[in-house]
Amino acid sequence: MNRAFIIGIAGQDGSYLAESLLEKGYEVSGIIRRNSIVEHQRNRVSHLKDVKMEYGDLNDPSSLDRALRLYRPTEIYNLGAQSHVRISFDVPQFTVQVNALGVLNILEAYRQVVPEARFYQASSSEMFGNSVDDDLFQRATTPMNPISPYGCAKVFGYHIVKLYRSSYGLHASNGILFNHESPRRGSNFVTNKVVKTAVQIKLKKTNILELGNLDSQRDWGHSWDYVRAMHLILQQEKPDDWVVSTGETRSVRQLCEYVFRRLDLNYEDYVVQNPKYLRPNELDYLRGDSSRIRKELGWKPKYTFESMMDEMIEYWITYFENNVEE
Ligand code: F7E
Repeated sequence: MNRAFIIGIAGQDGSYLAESLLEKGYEVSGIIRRNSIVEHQRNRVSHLKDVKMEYGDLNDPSSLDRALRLYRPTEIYNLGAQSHVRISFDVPQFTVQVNALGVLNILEAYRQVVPEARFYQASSSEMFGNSVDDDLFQRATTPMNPISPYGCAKVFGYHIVKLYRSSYGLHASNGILFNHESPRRGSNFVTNKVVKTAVQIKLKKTNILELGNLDSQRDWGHSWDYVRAMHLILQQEKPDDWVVSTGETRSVRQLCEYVFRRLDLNYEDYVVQNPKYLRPNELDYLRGDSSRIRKELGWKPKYTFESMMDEMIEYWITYFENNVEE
């Protein structure tokens, strides 16, 4: 019996991964963090009745140890993080505790309790900072020069996973994932913020969208496609590090153009810049070379940028038809 244990199961990726593993016949368990609003803890996973969840935290090693002893997983997915890059400048110590030391905590628990299991670490394109190869792509060999507390912590996580792999012979792999979105994305990330507010503008609930830097470029894929890559990575005989991306890049401005146009609006009439959303240091450009995972593991995204954004637009239209939000 395959047993998956997901840290961050209540997040965007964790919820899609749990769904897809249940479909494959896995037993799925995970930990969630305590939140004062109980509905917020489980709203992405409340429809998954077969998932077993315990309270736990990457910063509480005893909770990790206890959960691994209870569920004895064959696959561990570490998707837990303080995942917002700008907020990592506001809470740098917390971000490093969770995103760096938290990885060490789960690796230690894994090594002690279920060393025969396979381990996936959610590494990030934010680790590259502003490094880019001459052909304008980032890949696993591109130098890592992170420019946010989030990126610095993720570099530690990436290297400690490689170190535990080589030192202890563990089946531990990194997926270096570029931005990935969906209707389940938090609405303080730029894609869902733009879509949600544009739909509100269309419905005359507001008339302004305040953003930070419109010129930064991102390689945006769909979370549902990317969780399939995570699973594939753990099915390989040998652990390794893989880049997962679409290979396309667009600016925040192009994102706004597309979403507003789909709603028959002109983004220039509504979008204003608010310095509050600028970062002390900005990563300007991301475009990932995922040719290796495509060639060697046969992974390929099913969503296009357009079909993903259309799904998100549809989600928010339906949401506002069914909910009154003041
Ligand atoms: O920003 C710009 C912002 O917050 C994207 C996380 O999943 O991907 C994500 O990190 C871009 C940036 O994602 C606003 O400056 C403009 O250039 O959606 P985001 P991110 O920072 O790229 C990586 C791969 C991860 O690993 C992270 O966990 O959009 N931008 N105006 C804005 N961004 C936000 N959030 N809000 C704005 O108002």
